[in-house]
Amino acid sequence: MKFTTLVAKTATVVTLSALALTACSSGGSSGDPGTAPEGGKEGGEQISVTFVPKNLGNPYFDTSSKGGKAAVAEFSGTFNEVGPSAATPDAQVSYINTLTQQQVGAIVISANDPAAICDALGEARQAGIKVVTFDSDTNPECRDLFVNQADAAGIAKVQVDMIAEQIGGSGEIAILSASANATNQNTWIELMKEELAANHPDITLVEVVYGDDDDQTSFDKTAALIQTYPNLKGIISPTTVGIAAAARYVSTSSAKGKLAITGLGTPNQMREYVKDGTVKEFALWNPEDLGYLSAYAAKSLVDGTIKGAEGDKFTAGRLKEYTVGADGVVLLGDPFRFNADNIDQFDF
Ligand code: RAM
Repeated sequence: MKFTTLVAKTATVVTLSALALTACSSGGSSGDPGTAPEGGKEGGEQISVTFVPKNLGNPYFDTSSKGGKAAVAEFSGTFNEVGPSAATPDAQVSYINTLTQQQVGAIVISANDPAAICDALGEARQAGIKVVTFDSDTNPECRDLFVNQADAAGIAKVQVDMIAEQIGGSGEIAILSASANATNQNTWIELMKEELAANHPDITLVEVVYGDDDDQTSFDKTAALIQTYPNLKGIISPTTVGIAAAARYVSTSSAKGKLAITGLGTPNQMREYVKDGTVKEFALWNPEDLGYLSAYAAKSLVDGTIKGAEGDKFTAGRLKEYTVGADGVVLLGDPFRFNADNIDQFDF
């Protein structure tokens, strides 16, 4: 499969070895907006970088923060992670405000909404703080850089290709997404609709439902979809929380083996459902590398190596050199498919 790239990247192809990671635990995590460190200014002082995920307790963000923490340790900065427990549109605002008061060097954030956190990020930037979005962007004018995990069209296409292969190219499918305002999921869903319309006329998308990146809500929405659409042949869940909850529901239901579940998941959360035959194949990029690259992007902004303009180049440790593309986007790499043949090679 060929993916269009947004920027020229001179190194780092996503390979099996680059994706094979050790199990993670998130260090420095806290749900308390008041726990971020002081300091982190340019000019030889320690650079302080705070990661703000969509929500805490999501293994995907534990892994991206693990990568961020490793990068910050490499450049002898200060790493911290703060964030809300629920992935709601403005839940991150109070955390951003606290970080602004504390004058951190950079905020690295995955947005639950493209606009709801913009005022708070604007105040942070006015106070001299660099803002990097990663995973899920804000509107481009609200941040300095967006570190994109993979080309959005490629992420949409891999999920449509997988469901088409798994259901034999025809029938009813549904999408179980994260929160209704999530920038990344909404972009991918629009592109999945286009891909379905263009290349899969016999597949019908019956409904898009939202599990809010909450395990129980996603589980319940899966049950409701199966009840509402007795002819449903597959569910695409473009969220690691949703696909794991959907697979768990289906694994003990009579739909197991008849209803395809695919989308974006982490190997550690999906392993048992691949092994028990509930799930054939799903995809993802490397969240640890995503966090690692985002931290280096933040450092390069804080120390003045880059301004965030198209064509700016910076070095991201072991991932080597990256170039900023149009609209301040830095692209990590391509999504990767996981299945029974390769899942045991991964630990994240
Ligand atoms: C969840 C989050 C995240 C998304 C992944 C695929 O963990 O919604 O934003 O990128 O899934």
